[in-house]
Amino acid sequence: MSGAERRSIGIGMVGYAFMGMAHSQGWRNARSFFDPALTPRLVALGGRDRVAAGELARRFDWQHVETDWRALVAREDVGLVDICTPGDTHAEIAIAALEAGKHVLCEKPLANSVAEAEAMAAAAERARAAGVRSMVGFTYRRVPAVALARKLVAEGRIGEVRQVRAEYLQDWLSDPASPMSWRLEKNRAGSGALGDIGAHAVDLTQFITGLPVTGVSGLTDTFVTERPLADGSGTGRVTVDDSAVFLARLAGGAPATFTATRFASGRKNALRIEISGTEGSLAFDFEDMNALHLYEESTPSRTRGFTRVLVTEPDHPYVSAWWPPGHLLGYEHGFSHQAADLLAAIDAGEDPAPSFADGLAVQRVLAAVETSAAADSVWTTVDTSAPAAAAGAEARADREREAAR
Ligand code: SOE
Repeated sequence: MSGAERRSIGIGMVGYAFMGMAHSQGWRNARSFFDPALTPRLVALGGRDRVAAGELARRFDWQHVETDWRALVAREDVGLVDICTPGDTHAEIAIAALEAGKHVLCEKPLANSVAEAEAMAAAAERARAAGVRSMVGFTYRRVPAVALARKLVAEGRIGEVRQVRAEYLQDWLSDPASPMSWRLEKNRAGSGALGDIGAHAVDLTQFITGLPVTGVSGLTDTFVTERPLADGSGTGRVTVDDSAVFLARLAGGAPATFTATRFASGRKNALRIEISGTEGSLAFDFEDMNALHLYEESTPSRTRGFTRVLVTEPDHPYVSAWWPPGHLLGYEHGFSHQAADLLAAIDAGEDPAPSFADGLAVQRVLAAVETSAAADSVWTTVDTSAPAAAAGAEARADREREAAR
């Protein structure tokens, strides 16, 4: 397709910190490397602090800065709203944007509570009827090795899933002198390690295996309850968990164990998952993100063992858009893949994944872990039913199919 035939869509992004920067490069590199039929234009960057937002806008070539997210959503030249703010603002911005007919990309976890996530999933379902798309940013799904793992499980290469061990280990809070941040306040972040990083481990498990978590027994802990305020004016109270450990059951019966902690000294961003099946196993660690470890029972015993697959071949997911084999990818590439996939889905009139319903499914697991942890780790069932609006849409579709017969 020549440049002249391409359509374009204006992006309005709310938030300019770590995720704002990650998403900014994602939109830019998706455009350059994936050459999408629907081209993103970096129209407006939203942030209450005009100077700080303006600085990121300058560096990443955003055309305008808006200090009120409502003005950003209302702009006629914005067709997609990208939400990179703390969790307490996700529901309000996302629902307003969907109701204004704007496609939405929302950072994870989808919301701070199940009730908010349900409202967002319902709004997404209503907007979907008008061709408006929504996606939640579980970016690690788009690491090539993770996408390959899902394909291998779906192809039956490791047989039936027997057990999953998933953990997300960071250590940035192990120093008690590390300052307070919004991530440590329940009313802003919803939960601590559980929602911030445990949410990724839950989503990856459900994504790679295709099996929802149906029940949990959890332990949450807060080791440091007061931390210095960043401006030196005193201390603030930590109101979220520093660590969450839980046992889970997956649909079909396989057990799974999860650990999410910011106190794993020496582990910086170790999102790890190992899946054992009847015919083999798969293992992934984000600190070695270009590799997937595969063990297959069918290999002759003389040479059988875990094989380290370097996931940089052109026939591996996403890789052909980048460099020759062995020229490794990094953290930022997932955000470009996310942007490229969302643009392709909008252009094709298809629903992107993970949907807000997928985000709600993760939120329900997080809530069940908190309920369990508050009640001496009592076994807690996770609601795996379709979101109310989705169930309504399914019933409508059934009626339409019936009527068409
Ligand atoms: C902070 O712990 C954080 O930035 C998470 O919020 C991200 O989702 C994760 O990718 C890296 O760690």
